[in-house]
Amino acid sequence: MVSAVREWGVMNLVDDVVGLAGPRGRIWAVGAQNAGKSTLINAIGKCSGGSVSHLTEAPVPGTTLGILRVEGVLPGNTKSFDTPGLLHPHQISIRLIREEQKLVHVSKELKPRTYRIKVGHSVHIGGLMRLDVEELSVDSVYVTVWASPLIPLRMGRTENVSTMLEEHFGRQLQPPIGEGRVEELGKWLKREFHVSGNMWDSSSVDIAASGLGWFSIGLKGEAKFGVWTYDGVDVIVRNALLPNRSYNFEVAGFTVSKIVSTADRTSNKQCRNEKRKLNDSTTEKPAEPSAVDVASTTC
Ligand SMILES: Nc1nc2c(ncn2[C@@H]2O[C@H](COP(=O)(O)OP(=O)(O)OP(=O)(O)O)[C@@H](O)[C@H]2O)c(=O)[nH]1
Ligand SMILES: [Mg+2]
Repeated sequence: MVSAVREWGVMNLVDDVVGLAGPRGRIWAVGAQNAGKSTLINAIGKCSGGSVSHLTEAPVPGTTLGILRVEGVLPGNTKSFDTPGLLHPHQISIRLIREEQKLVHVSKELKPRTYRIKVGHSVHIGGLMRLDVEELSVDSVYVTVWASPLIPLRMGRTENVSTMLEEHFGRQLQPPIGEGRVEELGKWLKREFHVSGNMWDSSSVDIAASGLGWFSIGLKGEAKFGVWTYDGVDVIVRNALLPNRSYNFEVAGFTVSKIVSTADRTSNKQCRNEKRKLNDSTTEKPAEPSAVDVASTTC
């Protein structure tokens, strides 16, 4: 695993690529839209000591529009090519509108959000994916969500989820943004997964939805999960990519996304400042109400 942004592991990748390509090879960056191909070529240029490329990187899909030959990124006569991203219909991200993609796109370091839950409980990742714990050979399981912190989560009893789709998708559970978008994303379907793990202190298995993120599962035993997302979105099981989990557990109910809590904090701060200004002005001269008074009453 590498981070092209932080340049973690890029030197090792350069060594492998140079070894495989030989002095006259051709390197092609090929992959899904927005996967980070251009950023990776730029990082390889920086780390290999070759010439630094300035390919356009952007958090929107479809940035690279044609095949670009990039000179001198790798030593010798190795040639590098950047390519436009491939459109995968099984990725949830390509069904999203721009405002929804902004919530799903991971722009900061990912942080684990972990629940310790028992059979009969469900975790939602916005209105895009849900995991139901249907059977467990042990008392509880650790479920860690790896997805953009801008997406709100919800954990609660599975028996109460039937109203989520109608009442909360598009609102507390975003994306999709707005109820009208829920239907546009497709049919909400369940798939079943049987997984097993052999340790408590780290996750063993990931259940991942293409273009969104994944649930990491930590347990010592067997489990059966129902996993819900929209028809046609790829859901796979793999060995845990990041075995660590958070030691501060999330609590039941809706977890406000960072975007909402930051907005709340900002508006509370404004409110406090306005109240303070109002108090100051009333102690100085208790005169008629001003524009500030009027504004502060709305906080
Ligand atoms: N955190 C993190 N972000 C990355 C990494 N690589 C790319 N990104 C971000 O992902 C977004 C897309 O990167 P690009 O390099 O433009 O992706 P691309 O595959 O060339 O995209 P297209 O040309 O549209 O197919 C940018 O906002 C990058 O900053 C990475 O290793 N870590
Ligand atoms: Mg690109």
